[in-house]
Amino acid sequence: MGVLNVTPDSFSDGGLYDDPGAAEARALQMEAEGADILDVGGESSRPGSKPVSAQIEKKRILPVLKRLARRIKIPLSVDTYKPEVARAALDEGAVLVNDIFGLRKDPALAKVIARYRAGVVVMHMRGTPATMQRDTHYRDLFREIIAKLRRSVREALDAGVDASRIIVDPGFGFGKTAEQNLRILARLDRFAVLKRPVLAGLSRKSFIGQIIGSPVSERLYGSLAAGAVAIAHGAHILRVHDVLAHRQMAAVADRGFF
Ligand code: HH2
Repeated sequence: MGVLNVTPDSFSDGGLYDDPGAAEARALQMEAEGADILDVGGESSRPGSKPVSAQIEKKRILPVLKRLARRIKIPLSVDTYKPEVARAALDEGAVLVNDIFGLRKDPALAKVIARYRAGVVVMHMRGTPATMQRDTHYRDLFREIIAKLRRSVREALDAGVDASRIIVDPGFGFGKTAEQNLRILARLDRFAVLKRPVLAGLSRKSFIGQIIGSPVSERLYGSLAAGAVAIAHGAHILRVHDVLAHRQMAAVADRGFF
C-alpha cells in the first residue's frame, strides 16, 4: 500500500503532494513501482497533530481522487475517519476506507462502508493523535490491542461490512512507546487470532529513527528491515512511502519466509 498524503503537514511528506498535479504524478509513479493499493489521506495523524474539518479534508483529496479514478488501475483507499469524507471518496471510486480510529470515532462510518460494499482497515490507537502519546501505559499490551481490534471488527460486521473485506492494524506509533512498537513487531504473529489480513504501517516512523539516529528523510533502510520482520511474522500488507524499495524487499522476503 503506497501512501499519498495530500496534506501540508504530514510527518514525512507534508507539503510535497498538496497540488493535485503533483499528487497524480506521485500516484502514477507508485503504481508503476508496483504498489497494489494507494492510500490517499487529507489529514495528518502525526503525534500532536490537530484535526481539520471534513470540508478541508474533502477539498484536499477529492480533486486528486477524481484524477486518479480515471488514470489508476489499482484500488484506491481513503485514509479518513469521517463518514462525510469517506462517502465522498467512495463516490469518486475509492474502494477501501483506512480508519485510524478503528470505527470508534463515529458509528455512521461503518454503515457508510457497508452501504458501498467497501473494505475497511481498522487500526488500533489510544485516544487521538493530539493526545495519544500522553498515556502509553498498558496492563497487557497485546491483550488490550487485540481486544480493541476485535471490537472494531465486530463493529464492522454488525454494520454489514463483508467479513472478507476487513483488515486489522495494530497501529505502530499510535499511543505506543518505541519499546512497545518493537514488542508488537516481534510478535506480530499474535494478531493472527483475529483471523483477518494484518496491515503494518512502519514506514519512516520515529521508533525506527530512534534506533538508527536518523531524521525522517533517512529512515529507508531501517524501514525496510522493519518491513521484512513484519513479513516474517505474518504481515499481509505494508503501508509504505517508498514503494519500489519495499516491493523489492517484499519479493525476496516472501520467498525467504514461506
Ligand atoms: N500511519 C499513519 C497514517 N495512517 N493508517 C494505518 N492503517 N496504519 C498506520 O500505521 C498509519 C495510518 C501515519 O503516517 P503518514 O500517513 O505518513 O503521516 P501523517 O499521518 O502525518 O499524514
